[in-house]
Amino acid sequence: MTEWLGLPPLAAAHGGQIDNLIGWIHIFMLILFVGWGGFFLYAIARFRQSRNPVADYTGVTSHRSTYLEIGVAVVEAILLIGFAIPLWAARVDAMPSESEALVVQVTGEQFAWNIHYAGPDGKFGRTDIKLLDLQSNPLGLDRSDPAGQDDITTVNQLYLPVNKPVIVKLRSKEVIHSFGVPEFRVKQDAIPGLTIPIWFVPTVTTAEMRTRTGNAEFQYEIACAQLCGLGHARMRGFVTVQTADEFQQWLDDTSKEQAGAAADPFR
Ligand SMILES: [Cu+2]
Repeated sequence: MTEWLGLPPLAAAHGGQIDNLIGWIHIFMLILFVGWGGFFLYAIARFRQSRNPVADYTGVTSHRSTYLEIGVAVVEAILLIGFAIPLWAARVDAMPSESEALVVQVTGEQFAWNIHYAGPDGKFGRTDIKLLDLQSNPLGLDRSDPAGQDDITTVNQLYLPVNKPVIVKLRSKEVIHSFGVPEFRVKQDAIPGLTIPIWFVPTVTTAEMRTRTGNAEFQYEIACAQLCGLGHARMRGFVTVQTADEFQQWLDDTSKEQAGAAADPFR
């Protein structure tokens, strides 16, 4: 129904609602554009100099333009109160519980996305700013904490299982970044000092999307959507959506690999 918008292919469960809203906004804005444009042309013709050689200090006494402006305000209020706010409220209210979702912490920094998984035990390990090292430990994860031994951290690589709710807890180290994945119809600012949760359900695996789009190199991309500094344009992350089994395999393998590397850094 919203193909005419030319949006990126849709790959999240709630995305249809967003697309409908975008569609309605375009329709209303088109009506406004034509209306205002028509009014503008009418005013140019109606008040042209040859018809009004002498300035008229009384001006227009009709209230029609006032009614028009009220009409425009009503349409905009309908968009906001009738569509946008209820959709947003429903999204925020329906946040799944952490036990039924995959929770991932995503921390923006200039200019990368640090991804942190709790690992097979489902518990995030302790982080400590004293352990923070931009090259080897950009999140300051404490591998000596029992909850942290199986944790997984990656830079710019977000792996997700298909058809399972994902809660992304967004944070930022220094400036405002924004986590945007167009195909998932999510975009949320990451603000220093705050942890902001967002959620969505990916519905199409990367492999399936490659077949669908006919593009063998297709990648979901996390685009930083707030100008955050000189390297903003290269602040790109990638999302790989896998089947539940593939994801579990990746989680187990990567967890073991990283725990091994942490136990024996000189290996
Ligand atoms: Cu950024």
